[in-house]
Amino acid sequence: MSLRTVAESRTQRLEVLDEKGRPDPSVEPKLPTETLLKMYRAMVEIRIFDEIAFKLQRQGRLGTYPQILGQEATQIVPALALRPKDWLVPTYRGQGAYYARGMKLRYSLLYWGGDDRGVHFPEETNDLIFAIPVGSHLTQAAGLAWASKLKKDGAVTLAYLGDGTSSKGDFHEALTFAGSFKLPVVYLIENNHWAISVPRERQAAAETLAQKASGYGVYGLQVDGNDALAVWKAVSGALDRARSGEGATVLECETYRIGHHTTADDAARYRPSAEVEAWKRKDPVLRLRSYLGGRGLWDEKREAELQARSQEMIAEEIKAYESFPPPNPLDMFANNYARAPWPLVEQRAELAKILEESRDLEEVSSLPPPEGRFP
Ligand SMILES: Cc1ncc(C[n+]2csc(CCOP(=O)(O)OP(=O)(O)O)c2C)c(N)n1
Ligand SMILES: [Mg+2]
Repeated sequence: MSLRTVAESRTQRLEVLDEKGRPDPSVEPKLPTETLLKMYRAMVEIRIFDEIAFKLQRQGRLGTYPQILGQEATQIVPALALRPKDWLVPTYRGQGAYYARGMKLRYSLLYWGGDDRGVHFPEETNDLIFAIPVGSHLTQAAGLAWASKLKKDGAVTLAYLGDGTSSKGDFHEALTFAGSFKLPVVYLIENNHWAISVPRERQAAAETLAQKASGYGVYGLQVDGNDALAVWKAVSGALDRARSGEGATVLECETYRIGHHTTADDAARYRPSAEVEAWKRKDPVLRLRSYLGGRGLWDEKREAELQARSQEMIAEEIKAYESFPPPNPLDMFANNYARAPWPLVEQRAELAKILEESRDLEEVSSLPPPEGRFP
């Protein structure tokens, strides 16, 4: 009889910038100036958009909206590190990642306005739709990565999930598969410390979420998710590992949800404001701005120009969103099935009858014909 160690694992954490945006030269990635500025601009643009979208919802001009305030680095930076043919698999909190991939903001507004024409991604990129059910996209991401491996097309799949979602069975299933098949996939946990009103401490007794990876034979790393440079370095490293056949990675990017869960939530009812204030001091946008300023790449004049240009661009996007003609309600049944199941056939027929009977009403008579595929 003996008791000996048969497996050991350790989990590391990557930080490049301190809270004042000063880099640690031993781990600082050497990025082209153009990439750094692109990253920063997109982070500022999406922050301004996020604040405006929240207000639009409060004014009744948007159905609901999940803010990404405070999570700009984990949203923008990983998506910028991808190649167009890599697969982006976001959650519902994904408008930053989509924006970094080139999707116009008018489509995010349409989507959160309750219009499925908002599911409109650039032709040249491989992006999956917002995943509203938590976790269901994780096994799909493993499937995409398996297909890439079989086809040898060189694409990597990057799937996002939240800290809360890391407690779900889907995560376990996806990692089991990704580990044993050595898939080219990166699971990026945006640990924003809350799953609606449930704190991170309640999700798992493990000290970190990154260490869960080792149980599946997958590499796991914790990253300061409010540090754009650390996120870049960690994601690029994970993409390189995937492309060179070393398999899957779990990145736990530690960040914070500064806003409410969505516009339907009031976080003040369950969360101390001191916690929020403490996290505001680690702001990812301000830290990157200080870093760029320290390298002589940014100043107040450039900042003022960027702010003004962003406001104009977003105003244009809102105008475009609000000028879309109303959709034909019959299209809510379309584009989901190769062959529609009978309950949908019946429901669609019922709605068609109601519309037919109401055709004298002005808002019905002016509707465009249905466009979607409904076989
Ligand atoms: C299958 C499923 N169960 C429950 C919900 C309701 N729900 C929406 S978001 C959420 C919490 C998710 O928290 P987390 O994974 O930390 O992501 P975050 O919202 O913080 O980005 C829950 C339980 C859902 N959308 N889907
Ligand atoms: Mg969360």
